[in-house]
Amino acid sequence: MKHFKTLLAATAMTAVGAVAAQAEKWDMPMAYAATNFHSATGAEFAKCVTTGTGGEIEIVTHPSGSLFKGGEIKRAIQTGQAPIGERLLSGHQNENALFGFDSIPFLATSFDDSEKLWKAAKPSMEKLLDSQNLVLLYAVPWPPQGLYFKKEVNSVADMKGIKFRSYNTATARLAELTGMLPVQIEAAEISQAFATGVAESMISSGSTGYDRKVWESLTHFYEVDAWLPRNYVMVNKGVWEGTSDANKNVIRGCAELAEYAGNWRAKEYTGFTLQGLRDGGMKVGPAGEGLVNELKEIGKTMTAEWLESAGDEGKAVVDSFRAMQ
Ligand code: PCA
Repeated sequence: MKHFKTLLAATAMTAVGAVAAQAEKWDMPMAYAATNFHSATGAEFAKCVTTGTGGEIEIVTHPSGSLFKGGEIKRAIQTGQAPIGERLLSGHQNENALFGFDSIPFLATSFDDSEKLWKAAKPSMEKLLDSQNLVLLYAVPWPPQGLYFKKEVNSVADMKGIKFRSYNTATARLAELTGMLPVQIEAAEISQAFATGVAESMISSGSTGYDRKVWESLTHFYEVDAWLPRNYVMVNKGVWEGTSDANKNVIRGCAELAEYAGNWRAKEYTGFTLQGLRDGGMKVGPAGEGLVNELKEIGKTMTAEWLESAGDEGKAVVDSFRAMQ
């Protein structure tokens, strides 16, 4: 059937010189390591679309920031340089505070709560992305965020002056409030940053520490479960509007499956990667009570700041999440 269609299309082209509906290739830039569960989920999503559309749309993933670096992916899709891609949602918090709904310390600290928070925030995110020429397809959380250091840390005072790798506005603010020195670095570049001493600490999941083999430079991972930020997959709006209804349905179906499967992969990767950090020689365990209490105070400040900057819509997201508790 596929060959028959291709043949027909080719015949039409040679016969009348018209532009026939041909198989399209969609390059999909992604920011994180090929072995990471987000990238694995994206690769399965790509296969699903390619198979489901009978090859009419072939999605080709490019992990590790190989096609566009993490910080460039959204713009590339907005401007049509790439039709589809994946990025950390809270990476856009500097454009609009609303994007940072999932990086509010201690608001949603488990996979279950992260799911509820996403339900509360999704309509706002769809609207915001739509206003930026983007269509939201699916979103998958990272495992809970904890603190990495190259020494034992028992209090905020122990963090003073440490060079801290940040990945969004919230993480940079956390550094400021704990007396650390933030420097924004993409996950793809952190092994280098830690090896050369540009950074000596970060907040992230066990997953990113494992992917980047941070035990080569760092020694401690404190489970804090501060929040679970999300990656999301977006399509250029013009490309989406130019896609047939049948193919849109296939893509929506594959996206739903990817979100479901990605959630399970995230949960499974959590324990696996924490063990990986231990096997690499790191000390992994919960942060001490004193440190947690101090971080919770900082969390209160950051929550108030976020609510202030995200306005009524931000407050509505948090209220609707809290109503689900
Ligand atoms: N990994 C990504 C974002 C959150 C996470 O767990 C990173 O560190 O860049």
